[in-house]
Amino acid sequence: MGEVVGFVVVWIILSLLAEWGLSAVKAHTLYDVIASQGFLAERAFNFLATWLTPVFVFVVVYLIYVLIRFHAPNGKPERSRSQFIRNKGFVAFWVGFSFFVNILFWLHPTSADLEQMFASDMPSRNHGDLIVDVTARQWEWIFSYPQYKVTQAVNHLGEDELELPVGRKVEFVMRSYDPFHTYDVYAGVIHDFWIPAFGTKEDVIPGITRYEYIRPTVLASYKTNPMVRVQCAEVCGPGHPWMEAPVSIVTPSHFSKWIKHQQTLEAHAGG
Ligand SMILES: [Cu+2]
Repeated sequence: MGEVVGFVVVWIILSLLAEWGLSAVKAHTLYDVIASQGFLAERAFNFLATWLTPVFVFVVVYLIYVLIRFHAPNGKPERSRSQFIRNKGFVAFWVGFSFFVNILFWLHPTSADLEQMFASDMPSRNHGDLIVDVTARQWEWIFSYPQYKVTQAVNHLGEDELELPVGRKVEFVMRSYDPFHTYDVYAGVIHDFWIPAFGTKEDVIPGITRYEYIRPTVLASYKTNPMVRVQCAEVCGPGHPWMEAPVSIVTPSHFSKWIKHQQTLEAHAGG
């Protein structure tokens, strides 16, 4: 009995220490989230990490305890007097606790947030969003704004650029495709559309159209925050590490000026 009490005391102390370390990590996140979906994902992550820390510590402490407590002296296997085959109380606790944790994760509002996020992602529920067609090719991200008849948005250097107005929901329509070369869908590769500061990412798969919905909530620019960029997050060939594009979250009035500028650029290129 004394051993069990000692084990529980060590488990509680180490769990508290681990929770303290976790809170220090949470207080210094690596980047600032700038989209409502990112806040939900961050909240869900923090909730899960907080609850799973004692479980993780339990497994590690138990493993170390068993290694020391039941080691064979002098390398000779020998049945310990304190060894037992079954402990009904322990099994009941373990099954009951696991069940409780699983039910909690299902029912807790933070997990339900994620459910809402997935539900709001249904294309039928999104009218009036800003639509951005995202084309991933080896090795480039191309952004089109079909509602504004802009086929490839670029910055003053002629490089692909993604610009979004703050506060408006965006529907990204994502395809892995190469508009500049003859393209064989069976030879195509998977890319992954990832803007770290949005807190979400999604594979872009040849032959499949996928959707991602984001509402940027904070003005931001890749110029001051490198996490505000599109980065391919699926190894897709030698150009993969450099398959990135700058992102800016701007005011609605700045955005309409920018769109007009893009339309003028394309009119000149076309004419
Ligand atoms: Cu890629």
